[in-house]
Amino acid sequence: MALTTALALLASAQVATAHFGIEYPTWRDNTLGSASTSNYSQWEYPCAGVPGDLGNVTDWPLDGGSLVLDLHHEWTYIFVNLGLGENVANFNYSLTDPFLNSTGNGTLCIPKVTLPANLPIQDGSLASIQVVTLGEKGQSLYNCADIRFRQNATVLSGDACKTSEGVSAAAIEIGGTKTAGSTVVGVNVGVLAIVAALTGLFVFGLSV
Ligand SMILES: [Cu+2]
Repeated sequence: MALTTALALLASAQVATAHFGIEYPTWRDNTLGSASTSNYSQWEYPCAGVPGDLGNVTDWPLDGGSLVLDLHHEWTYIFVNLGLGENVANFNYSLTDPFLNSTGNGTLCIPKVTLPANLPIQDGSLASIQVVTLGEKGQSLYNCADIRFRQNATVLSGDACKTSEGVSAAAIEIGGTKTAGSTVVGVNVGVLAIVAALTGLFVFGLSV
């Protein structure tokens, strides 16, 4: 084939394999590949240049909901943050303490992301979730999803929360802090370990 065609294919292949997507809750907008608006860039803090008023709002349980990511890198560190209010640009609540280390390309479903205690939210409260992935040089990618906390919202279950074969995530141990799941383990166990680690941290936080 012509060199230009080969280069175009190579370029589109790189776009297709680069970066990450949020599958659930629905992200503010598609920032991946050719479907993306040219103004979007996942390198851009805090939300890849996507405004928070596009109207893609997903109902999420008051005590935390599911998160499904479409990962395209061999591995990455993952941080999930929360900002309260409408059209959020300030994500000051960490939902991944400790943060996560994912391995493998594909879908990662975290069945339930636990929220900090005493979060000032109620039925109908608007918020946004920010997902940050971090590479070995500190390079960061950003995407956001807008949510509405709802009493009757539920977490994903069954087929809606499936992690791809070969994809796993583990909570990262920092400074000797002992957390569950600090080593990379199998898919389901790994995901459970995340929830366990977050729950453990929550309990620990209450006891001090
Ligand atoms: Cu990338």
